[in-house]
Amino acid sequence: MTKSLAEKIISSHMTEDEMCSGNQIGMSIDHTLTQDSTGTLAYLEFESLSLPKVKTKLSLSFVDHNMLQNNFRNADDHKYLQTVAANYGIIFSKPGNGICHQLYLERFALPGFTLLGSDSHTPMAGGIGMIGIGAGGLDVAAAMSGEPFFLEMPSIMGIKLTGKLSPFVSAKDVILTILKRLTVKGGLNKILEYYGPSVRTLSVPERSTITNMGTETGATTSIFPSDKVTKTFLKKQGREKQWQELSSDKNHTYNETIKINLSEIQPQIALPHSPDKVEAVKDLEGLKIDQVCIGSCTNSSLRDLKLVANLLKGKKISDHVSLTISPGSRQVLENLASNGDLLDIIKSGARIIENGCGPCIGIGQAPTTDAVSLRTFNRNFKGRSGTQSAQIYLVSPETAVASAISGEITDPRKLGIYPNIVEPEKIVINDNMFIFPSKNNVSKKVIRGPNIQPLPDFQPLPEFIEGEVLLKTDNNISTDDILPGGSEIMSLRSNIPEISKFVFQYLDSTFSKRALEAGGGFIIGGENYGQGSSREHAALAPKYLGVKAIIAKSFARIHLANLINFGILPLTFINKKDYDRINLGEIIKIDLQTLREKLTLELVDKKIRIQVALNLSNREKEIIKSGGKLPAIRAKLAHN
Ligand code: MIC
Ligand code: SF4
Repeated sequence: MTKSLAEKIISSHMTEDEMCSGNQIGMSIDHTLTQDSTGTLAYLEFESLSLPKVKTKLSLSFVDHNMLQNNFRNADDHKYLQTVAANYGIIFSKPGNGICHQLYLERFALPGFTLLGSDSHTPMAGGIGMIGIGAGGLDVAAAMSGEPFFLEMPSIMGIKLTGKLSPFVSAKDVILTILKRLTVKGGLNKILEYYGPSVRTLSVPERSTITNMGTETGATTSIFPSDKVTKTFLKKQGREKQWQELSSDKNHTYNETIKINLSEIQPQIALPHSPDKVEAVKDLEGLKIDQVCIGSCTNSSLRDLKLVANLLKGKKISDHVSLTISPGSRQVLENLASNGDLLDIIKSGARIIENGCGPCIGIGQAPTTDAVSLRTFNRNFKGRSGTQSAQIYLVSPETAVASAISGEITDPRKLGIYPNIVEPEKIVINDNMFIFPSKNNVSKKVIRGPNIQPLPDFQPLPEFIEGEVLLKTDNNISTDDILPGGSEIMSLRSNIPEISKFVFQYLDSTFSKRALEAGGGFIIGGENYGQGSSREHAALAPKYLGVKAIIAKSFARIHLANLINFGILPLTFINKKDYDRINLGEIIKIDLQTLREKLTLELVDKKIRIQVALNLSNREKEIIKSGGKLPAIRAKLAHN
């Protein structure tokens, strides 16, 4: 039987079970990646396993999300991360070096390897022909301790690329086209594997824009073959020797296939407030804009910013627009600076901000009230920018520049002749903001400021749970809705008691107080509950407030795993109409004496019984029973 590329890499890393779609599989992890806002918890969790060093081939800790250091908390987090990395054999990337996914791709990604990252855009590494998967910090901590990563074997969707992109149409327009087709849940439990004659027309950074934003379809990951284009990319990074050719078997038949003719794609734009609300840019032309932000892990490569510099050369940003540019890495910035591109950007009136996530997660550059903001980012959930009333649109760098110059949404094809972007044969490489762990096994002092609070302890699952319905939500609730970003809240990521005060802050500011007063309770969710980020705080903080179960129509993959990891029962409606029968404030009771696939939920006052499903593997049931994954791993390590 022939294999897809994803299946080849997964089968060479399998630790348990068979690689049949739908099976729970265990996969060994070569590399791990964390960033500051999920990393502090991941390392607290890792430390609690009492191991002397990480057991992976390579583990990396990046500081890229919250770098404002506007109070001691944020700075303390960075110090903790740096000292913990030195102690456990982890490479540390200093604040200002760049965004984890861009840096990883440039300096560490290896075709054929596996990467687990505590960030949902870890699939960006798939642009180089590897399996990169986003997960909660606890799963990454487990991988650092040598544990396999367990997941439901995804089915593989082949995406066949034919044709050639037209001038002013780029990789972002490709993934927006795919998002329109698949929607924010169409990729659930799937791997999107790209193949076909036109793969070779896309550079590694372009492929990585596509694999990065594949996350927004809910896919487990996305992958491109490793070919001569990959070799050229690695050669420029001084890593040619690490290249190997990889692709699916000849004439492989995928479980499911979609075809994308690159020649037919036009500039695309995602409308507020969802990455799948995609239209053609030409249909929105003329809408006045206030802000343009270029950057984020999706579109901040040297290719993207050289193009931006070229398009901005000799032009001026519209008077009523603020244009910000955040390069993806110091390497990108150094290369722009070394050949005059940076000057073209500066002269146009653009504001250069630090190499990092910045405005993508509401760390600065919050738009004005009711503003229209165009961003080259990957998410436009309501409020994520820091301004609840702002209207965020997602576009390519080409559309961003054309619109920043004219002051209104503009089809970039109006800019004239498309510049031919030639990356230099040799690029500037400078690794001096990485701190590599010393080879000798000297243990160093881990520095913990007062903001680094110990992890809360959780009790094993009781035999009955009872409580009130604390919240009833719509479809597609994102983790940004559950626990918002922004520098204030994100500086509390290592302090669960404090951050839990912000759970559902903008949906219902009374939630955390009510939950504590009621002694916890239940949340009723719609479809795709928990889409978006990997932040395990969106499970851990509700758990701290006493949330016992979420009963939803369906769950997003990473959030589902996080709920299990922290002992919150993820229950799904068997009959989706039952969602309408449950109201806010009602008392629910569930008997958990035996964790069967079907459980009975009792609406105590109405005396109604509803059947809900508990779709868990035996391993996951054990985790839930012991009150979460940490106690389960500790028990396993003690046993070995
Ligand atoms: C995001 O893009 O939402 C984040 C911020 O990068 C998150 C991680 C986090 O919440 O810290 C993600 O994508 O996983
Ligand atoms: Fe950072 Fe935004 Fe990428 Fe998340 S999506 S890693 S916040 S740049």
